[in-house]
Amino acid sequence: FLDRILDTKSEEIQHLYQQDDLLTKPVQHSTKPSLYESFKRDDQLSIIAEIKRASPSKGDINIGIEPPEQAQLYEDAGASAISVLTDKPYFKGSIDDLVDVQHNVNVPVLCKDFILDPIQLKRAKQAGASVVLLIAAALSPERLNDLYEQATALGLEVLLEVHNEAELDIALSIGATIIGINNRDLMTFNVDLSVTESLIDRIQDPDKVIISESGFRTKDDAERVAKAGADGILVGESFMKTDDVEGALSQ
Ligand code: IGP
Repeated sequence: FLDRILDTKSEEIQHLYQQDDLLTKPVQHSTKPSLYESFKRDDQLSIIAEIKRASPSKGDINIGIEPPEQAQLYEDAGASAISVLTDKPYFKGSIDDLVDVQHNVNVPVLCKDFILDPIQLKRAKQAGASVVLLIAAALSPERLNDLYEQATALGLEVLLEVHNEAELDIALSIGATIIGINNRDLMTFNVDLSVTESLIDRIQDPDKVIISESGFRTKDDAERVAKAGADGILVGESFMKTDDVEGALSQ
């Protein structure tokens, strides 16, 4: 699946290079607070709530509320950041979803996509993202490092996603300050919360912000990774599907 998605992305990237305004417009200054700072300050488990219209493993999951309204519900219910899936072919999202969402909320907004090229960083910044996702499994260590530095230079924070020890070691060597541990294997879609438990012990530095991603269904799931030492969790499907966002987030 990851290979397939990476193929389709290169076409999208070529299109982006044809958008003159993206290349010439100066980047916007973000007015959102820092995800790193707000997650570090908070002693409790922070939540990144995701706008996810669909996914390759689950099909359509949208319950009908438009992204800006859904994001507002999340913020009102206490989410510390909003993630917006902007990939179209597999997740039915768009960069316009992100533009609309960031107009409507005051918390950090994460651009969730398969970023392979600096032009995607520029687009995310222009759209009003304050954080971007970089996926270790999708990039060579050199490319990852390069994109990490370019994102930082643009004033974007980076959530660097890992799924195994080798990827985590790369993230640490790059000096990533916000590390996402994805409980879902992007090759098999298998979800296992013990991925967080087993990788977290390798991160000795108390200054890192650690986010456990994917597969959260219950309060017990969240408590499990909080106990392991996660600073935050990233939740998509469960929050998209519930008709009681406030109840789900306050659990
Ligand atoms: C959310 P879930 O199981 O709560 O819907 O997962 C989020 O972690 C997931 O959407 C995700 C993702 C990704 C999607 C994590 N890493 C990389 C696309 C690409």
